[in-house]
Amino acid sequence: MEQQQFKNATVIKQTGSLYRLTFLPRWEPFTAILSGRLRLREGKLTNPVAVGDRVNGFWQPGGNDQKEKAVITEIHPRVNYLIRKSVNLSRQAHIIAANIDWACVILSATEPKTPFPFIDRFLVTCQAYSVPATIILNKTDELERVPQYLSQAEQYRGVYQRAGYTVMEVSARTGAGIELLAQHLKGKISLLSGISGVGKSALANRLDPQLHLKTAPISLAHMTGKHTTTYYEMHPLGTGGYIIDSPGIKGFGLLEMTKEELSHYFPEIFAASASCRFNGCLHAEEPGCAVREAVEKGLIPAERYDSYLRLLEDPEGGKYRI
Ligand SMILES: Nc1nc2c(ncn2[C@@H]2O[C@H](COP(=O)(O)OP(=O)(O)O)[C@@H](O)[C@H]2O)c(=O)[nH]1
Ligand SMILES: [Mg+2]
Ligand SMILES: [Zn+2]
Repeated sequence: MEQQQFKNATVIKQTGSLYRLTFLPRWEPFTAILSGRLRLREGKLTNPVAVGDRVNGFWQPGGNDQKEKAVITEIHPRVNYLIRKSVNLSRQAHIIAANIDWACVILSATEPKTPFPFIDRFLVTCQAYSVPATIILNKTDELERVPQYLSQAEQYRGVYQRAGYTVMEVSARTGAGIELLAQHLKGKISLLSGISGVGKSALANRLDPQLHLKTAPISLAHMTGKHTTTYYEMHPLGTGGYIIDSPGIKGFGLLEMTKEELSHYFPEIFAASASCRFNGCLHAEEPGCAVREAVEKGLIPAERYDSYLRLLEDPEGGKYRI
């Protein structure tokens, strides 16, 4: 019997061995499994197919339940992807998402706080894998209430604007800044990333109230979020575009990056490094280092330089547990 082929479906969700696909821009999700050949490819990857992947396959005639099954046989070459080291120590890598137009790093102006090295680890990975990134500062409705929140927001804003990133300020609670954000998301596939509790799901719901994603109050004891979102999943926005909501990332390891390469992924450090006295300057202890000079003059934020040094000492990175 001839098999009916399908082409260019987009993966919108993975749960265990089951995948949900749709033919964008249509939103009519169906379930698929991987062909045996693709499953064998796993090796260094915990997941050979990730959310955002474009795939081909065929329809398999139904079994007992008479339902046709879709089988994924091919993955289109990826425009880009984001990857992290697996949480176990197997040295395996996990693809977070593929073919992303835009990664939004969500920070909370209040609680929970995201440590700078964690943000920078993520931004470096975005730079290294050609994913444009923007900082979204959420919960701005609380800024007036607590002076400490205001200064924290100013610090985030100052550091990342000076590093050359766009910083957008929003409130999922009041809707402030949401229209502008929606305009930026239009026509794109965007990843909403950030630690648990910063309001990724709340933002998604504010962008499209039909989504009804689960949100959870942060724990008052630890000021951390709870892991309510357990899978990466793509959702369509009524205002146009697609977002990928993600579970709170706990650890974010970098992969296969040399010490020399690291500074290339800090745009402001890389720009300053052109004036270092030595070629191959790692901007640590070397004399005549233009990067250190720029930090001393306050031209490069100390927080960023500190993140850089930490990653330099430990390029593969430990885990930052939040
Ligand atoms: N005050 C305030 N709280 C917010 C805002 N956005 C989210 N929250 C709260 O933060 C907590 C965590 O939100 P959630 O969307 O589950 O975070 P996620 O883990 O990043 O998906 C919930 O209690 C939300 O109500 C905001 O803009 N302002
Ligand atoms: Mg969530
Ligand atoms: Zn230098």
